[in-house]
Amino acid sequence: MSNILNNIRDSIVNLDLDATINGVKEALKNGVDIKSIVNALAEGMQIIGIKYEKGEYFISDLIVAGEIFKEAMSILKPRIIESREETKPLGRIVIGTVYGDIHDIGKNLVATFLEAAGFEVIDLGVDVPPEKFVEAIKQYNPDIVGMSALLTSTMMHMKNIIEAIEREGLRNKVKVIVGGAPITEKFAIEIGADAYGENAFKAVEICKKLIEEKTKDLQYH
Ligand code: B1M
Repeated sequence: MSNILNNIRDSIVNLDLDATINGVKEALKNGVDIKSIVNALAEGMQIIGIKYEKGEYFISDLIVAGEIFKEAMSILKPRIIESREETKPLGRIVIGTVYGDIHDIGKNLVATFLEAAGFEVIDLGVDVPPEKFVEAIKQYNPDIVGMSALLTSTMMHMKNIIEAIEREGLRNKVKVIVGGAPITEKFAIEIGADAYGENAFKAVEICKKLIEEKTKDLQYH
């Protein structure tokens, strides 16, 4: 089992599309759980990031790795959605990668697993400015707003977006969850978010808790 997963991780690190796809298909055929496959792919992406930092890989390699990850997810996504736990929506979430940032693989993973768990997800895409989050809250009336950032230079934009939501008097209407490689629990608290999601699986658990909290908030107000 772990050999199959190691192969998937190594294939994406080697930027080998065919080997990655074959590895994912083999894993599925052997009954490996989707969470482990996703973790193997994500682990590969982390190694690619380290290689980029060391100057062994270039930006073009990051682009290729991103495309391979997306191809692999196109095989996994239908299965993830098929395994949907709930039939009635658990809640509605508006999600996006903050402005200045075009990394969307992590955000897409979070969106996919939230959908699979029964959430209605409105994905605003990447490079999303504060006004677009504000408009989306007014238009869709979500329970939760989710923000993703992968760059240390864009993570502070999360604070600006929360402030914009506050200025419009909408902060009490939504719970805010933030995540992404440079984000920490401490940072989430500092910028006034309600929660931090370490990975896509934790993000789903936390969003379920946020919905419970929101229901309680409504009972007391
Ligand atoms: Co970029 N990049 N990149 N990159 N890239 C990083 C982030 C970097 C750490 C690489 C490195 O140097 N080691 C580095 C940032 C350094 C820093 O800020 N300190 C970096 C850099 C520098 C850059 C550029 C500036 C490079 C350049 O142009 N010179 C540039 C910036 C572009 C921009 O955004 N303005 C850039 C560009 C790119 C590509 C476009 C080529 C490509 C992205 C393709 C795409 O997303 N479609 C890319 C990639 C692939 C990476 C790495 C290698 C991999 C990111 C990834 O997809 N990981 C990355 C290295 C790394 O992260 N260690 C790197 C896999 C993914 C599953 O994990 O996104 O962390 P992640 O998501 C996780 C959790 O973080 C969490 O759950 C996910 C799943 O478990 N999570 C949430 C994420 N969002 C969440 C939201 C939540 C909850 C949890 O709630 C709402």
